[in-house]
Amino acid sequence: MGIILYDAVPSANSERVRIVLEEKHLPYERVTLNLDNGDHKRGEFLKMNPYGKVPVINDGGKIIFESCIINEYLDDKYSYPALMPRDPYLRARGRILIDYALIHIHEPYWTLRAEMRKQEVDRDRIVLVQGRHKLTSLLQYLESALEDQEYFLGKFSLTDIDVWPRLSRLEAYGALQLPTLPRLAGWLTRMKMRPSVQIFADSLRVAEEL
Ligand SMILES: N[C@@H](CCC(=O)N[C@@H](CS)C(=O)NCC(=O)O)C(=O)O
Repeated sequence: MGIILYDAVPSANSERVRIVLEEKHLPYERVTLNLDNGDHKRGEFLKMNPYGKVPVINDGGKIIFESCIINEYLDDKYSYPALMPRDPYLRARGRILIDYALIHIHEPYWTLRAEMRKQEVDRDRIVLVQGRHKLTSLLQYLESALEDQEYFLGKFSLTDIDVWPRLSRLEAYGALQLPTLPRLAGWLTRMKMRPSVQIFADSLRVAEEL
């Protein structure tokens, strides 16, 4: 039995896992849930993930949830191509950057996202301007972390994959602007060239983002 991915469209957290599956050329079957219908809050799904959230994978009967943990599992189990360096410091550093992008900037990200999900006429200009300004400033940490490297840990890794769904949305929300974030802009361009990321080229419909 191959890997089954339970996902939704659009779903930033599910994208993260699909990119790893694609990068590793792993065959997988998708079961796409309809979150509007509450598919993810019903018995069978809750037995797999008590949080009632996608993504979840079933790998030969082994159930795993939480996208970044799924990705670590996939990298541990299917080691080619390796998506994390062996060096303990770099591994820790990669996790810090993921934590920063997903947890540390979560609140302002969520505020801006909520505004962007409204019809354009209903968006509050002040919330948009302040939110973008705050996030652009918080993103300076990731800008510095890139140094002069192509990817966050030098070589392409889970860190790039795990932060991608959020940073690509921040770009779509107007919070990732030149000239203050030129390294991140270059990184986004490189990420968009990867075939594993191109499968989402048409999924950045901002108003529908989850
Ligand atoms: N920390 C979780 C977050 C999962 C999550 O929030 N998934 C969203 C879709 S992107 C979801 O299922 N939302 C439905 C809900 O929370 O009811 C992960 O990384 O997998």
